[in-house]
Amino acid sequence: MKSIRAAWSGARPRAGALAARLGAGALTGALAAAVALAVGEAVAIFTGPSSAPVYAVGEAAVNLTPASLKEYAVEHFGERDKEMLIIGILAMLTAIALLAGVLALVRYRYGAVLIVLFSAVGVAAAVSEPESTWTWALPSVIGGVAALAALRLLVRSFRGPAPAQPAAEVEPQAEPAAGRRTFLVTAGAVAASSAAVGFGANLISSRRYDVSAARAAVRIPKPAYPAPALPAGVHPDVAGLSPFFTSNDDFYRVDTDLVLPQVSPDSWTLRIHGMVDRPIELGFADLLKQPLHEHDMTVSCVSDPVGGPYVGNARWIGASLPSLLRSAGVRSGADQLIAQSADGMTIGTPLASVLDGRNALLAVAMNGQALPIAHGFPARMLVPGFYGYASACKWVTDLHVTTFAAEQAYWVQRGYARIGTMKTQSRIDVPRPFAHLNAGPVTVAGIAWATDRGIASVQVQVDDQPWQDAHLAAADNPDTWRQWTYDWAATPGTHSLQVRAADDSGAYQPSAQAGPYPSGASGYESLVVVVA
Ligand SMILES: Nc1nc2c(c(=O)[nH]1)N[C@H]1C(S)=C(S)[C@@H](COP(=O)(O)O)O[C@H]1N2
Ligand SMILES: [Mo]
Repeated sequence: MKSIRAAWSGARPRAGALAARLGAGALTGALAAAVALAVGEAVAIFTGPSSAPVYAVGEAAVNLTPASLKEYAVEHFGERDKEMLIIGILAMLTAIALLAGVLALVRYRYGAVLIVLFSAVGVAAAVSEPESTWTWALPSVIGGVAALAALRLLVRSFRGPAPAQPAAEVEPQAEPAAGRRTFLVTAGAVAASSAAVGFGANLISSRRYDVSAARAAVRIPKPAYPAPALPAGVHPDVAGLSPFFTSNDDFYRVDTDLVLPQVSPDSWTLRIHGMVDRPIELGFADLLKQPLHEHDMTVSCVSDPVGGPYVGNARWIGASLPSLLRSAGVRSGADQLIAQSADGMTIGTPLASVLDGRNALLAVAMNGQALPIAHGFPARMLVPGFYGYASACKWVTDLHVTTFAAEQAYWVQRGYARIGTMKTQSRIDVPRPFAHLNAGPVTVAGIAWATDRGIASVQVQVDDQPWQDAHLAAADNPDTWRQWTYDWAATPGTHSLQVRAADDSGAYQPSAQAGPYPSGASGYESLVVVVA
């Protein structure tokens, strides 16, 4: 009994020292990582925000993520998928950093190896980005070197002054109070300076690269071809039904960017090349000098689940894409147009469709304003009839006339359909799923779309009764969604409602359920409501 108690009380100071050591190690590692990120951010002031380590690793992760996992992320985190990715990367980074710190207190070299590996991952990620240059390696390299220095500084201050005799490793049983204070003061100084450098650099960087002021200065000329007057009654007055035009702030956003590309209209150029007789390069002022078309168009994402939010409708202004291509002289044999953006995205559209007379645009304005930065400023492509991944390249800088045999676009390389034809779809906006309603007249309302083809009819089914025609609101043009209402005489009980739409061919959207991958979701939206 006595010996056990003696052993126990003897173990306590040692356990305490171990805990202190682990704590100091973790702090050392976390601070070394903070220094790497802060210094990386500072170097990225010169090399560009996407070259900063966290973003570089994040964007590489986005590019390496299998399409199925991307679908999962978009479905479960929605447009917050990017925040989740950043949080995940920071969590992984923290875990490795803590380990590096603990190891460094055992032997500096062990911790240093982890930091070097770490910065190598940052370098690899940065230089693998399609639009990168060799300078993109610098934030991770210089950040890594700074982290090594911080690691050494912290390890030394933890160990205290070197012992008089040149012994190899000294393992103090308990750190003297004075030594511990030096370590904590050093750690505090490193923490404060890395926070100041990191946040300061981030601020400077976002100011330096922000093109909001240039965007505000853009004057979009009056379109040579204004949109025809909008028919009255495109939007039935039903509370909860989407507005006919989606505001720029509410428009869904889908892209692979963790930091938005900031493309200055002054330096922007568009190159049209490949299988053409006369390659063209034009600047933003040249683009604005083209006869501009004003056109209403719905855009939707292949990732939109049935009944989902990734669809929006806007009034666009842009130059005619077919006219520009024709002025370059498209050669026979070409069957694909690959648009490439400032951030390296590639988007492939069937060339015949672009040239067949539909209103394909190089858009510069959205709902009466220069394109928002998030939606492709200064210019984006839009082609009715196709999902965004296959037609709607934002921040577009390069149009390559080529063939499907020669080149595969970004999402096609990841398994999505080569030709991203937009499927006919319909959605119920009101009532909401599981709504509690009063028996009597209920207005069911929603939207339906099949851009380029247009919507010919919409039907609603209550429970397993026969399908009934919904009332179609006035049509703007075939490239926009069509709103609809259905007057339902609701009876008490639990009911299911479903909707289906037909495009101009008269064919109803397929009832078979399919997820977004690889060619867009299909099936009917259906929901349950409770009537009392
Ligand atoms: N440069 C670039 N353009 C892009 C994308 C992208 O990731 N990068 N995403 C595409 C996809 S998948 C869609 S659905 C539309 C979305 O356009 P929006 O964000 O303006 O709604 O943009 C398309 N254009
Ligand atoms: Mo998309």
